[in-house]
Amino acid sequence: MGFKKDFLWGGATAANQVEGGYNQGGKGEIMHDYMTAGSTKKRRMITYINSDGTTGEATYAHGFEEIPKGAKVGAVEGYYYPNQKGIDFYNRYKEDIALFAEMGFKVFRMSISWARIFPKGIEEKPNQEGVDYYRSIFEELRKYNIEPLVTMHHFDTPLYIEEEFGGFVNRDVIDLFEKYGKFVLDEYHDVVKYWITFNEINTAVAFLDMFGLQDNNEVYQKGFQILHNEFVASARVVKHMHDNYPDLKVGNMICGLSSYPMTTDPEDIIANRYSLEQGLLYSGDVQVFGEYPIFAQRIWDKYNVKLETTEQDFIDLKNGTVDMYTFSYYSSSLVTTHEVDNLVGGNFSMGVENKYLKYSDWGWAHDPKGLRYFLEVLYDRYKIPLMIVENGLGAVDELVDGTVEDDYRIEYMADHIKEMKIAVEHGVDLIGYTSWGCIDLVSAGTGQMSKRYGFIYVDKDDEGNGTFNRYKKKSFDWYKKVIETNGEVV
Ligand code: BGP
Repeated sequence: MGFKKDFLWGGATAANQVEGGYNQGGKGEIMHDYMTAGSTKKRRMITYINSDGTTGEATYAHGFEEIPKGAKVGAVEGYYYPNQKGIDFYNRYKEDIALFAEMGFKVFRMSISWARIFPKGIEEKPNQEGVDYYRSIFEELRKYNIEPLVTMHHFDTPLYIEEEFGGFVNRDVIDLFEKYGKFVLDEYHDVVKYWITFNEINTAVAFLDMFGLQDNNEVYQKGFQILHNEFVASARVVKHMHDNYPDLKVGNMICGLSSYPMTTDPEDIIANRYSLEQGLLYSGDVQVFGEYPIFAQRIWDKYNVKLETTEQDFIDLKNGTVDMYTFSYYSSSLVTTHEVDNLVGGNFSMGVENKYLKYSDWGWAHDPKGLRYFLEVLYDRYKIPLMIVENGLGAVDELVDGTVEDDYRIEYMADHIKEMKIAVEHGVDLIGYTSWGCIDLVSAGTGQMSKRYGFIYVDKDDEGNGTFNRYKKKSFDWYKKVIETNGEVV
């Protein structure tokens, strides 16, 4: 007993973090074009220009609330914007795909940038250059028998929609996304079999307390409305897929926030349960079961949330349930109601340090057993195929003699793959694994290049200097072996 014969091994990326080419090929602007670089200590900011020419910078939680009226998001002199060039995947995708093929990838997760297809998001006709660009990537992948797994929305709404419509909190954006989603399905259904609608949809509400917003009902009102609108937008596109292309498969995508109670105090047990319901199960339940869970009302009451909905929304949700549950998993955290002073960083969440685990340079816990636990809990609840579409270790790498001895990364991934195998042996229907940032890319959280996840090193630093040349790390050959042996040798 081990992984299925046709298990989908591969790697994952997102358009805004790899492509670059922000002003190439007729692409429209996205917020990330004007997002500064940060670090664990400094949040990423968005720069803007006021109508009188003065400039400023603002934080982003899920909207442009901090940006003054009349100001436009844009480049300001003296700032560096790491996503504008990404790792230049836009121009180098053939070289990169050849390297993925050399590792034996069966699947490659990537995203389509909405703004490359509809630059402002509102156009009647798509940008043909963008449409052709993605087709050529899919064909390149097919050449090597690599299945594309395509995310339609990986954090990058066209800037025009953010500025003029206020983003997904506005119901009109449901229709705009529906149009875009249906278009890419109609266009690429012959070359792309596996799809994801929204990346880490639950982060609209799951990471707010990290920014100290836990007592801000207004922010939660907005977060839950955004989520609702995204659920409906996703469901309508899923229905279109099922009606027209029954062979295709679509997943939701949930940020795998796994947590444990810190103590045996029943208050902690309940707090952890409620935190999982709000941050994790709320979103998964709607997308898998097609309706809001019973506990949703308790959560809405807590923040005094009044959702704007229509009767049709609930029909749409019911008709647009996903075929597979896909998620990211990096680490776990602890939840407590007690006073603590040992907080650590996490994937969009601050948690309390777990003394049984070790932590990465960015404060993320190394918890492979947590992945097994998570897989088993999820499968028990949802009973549909699961796919891990992000997992990996962000670490500082040193390039010496054209390679990186990244034993720490091999150890991290080997530990996680071993636990996946146990979960499979316990009956979990796990169908694939795409490690995050299979090639080094710009960190979403911090904008750093120095937080590297890849099997392939990219010569670019935190200020944007470098040749952008690619180098194989030690983990490159290791992962090749993992795939060759279908996860038997790790
Ligand atoms: C997830 C995102 C990715 C990715 C990853 C790692 O939340 O879906 O886009 O970047 O986390 O996070 P980071 O880049 O902050 O290390």
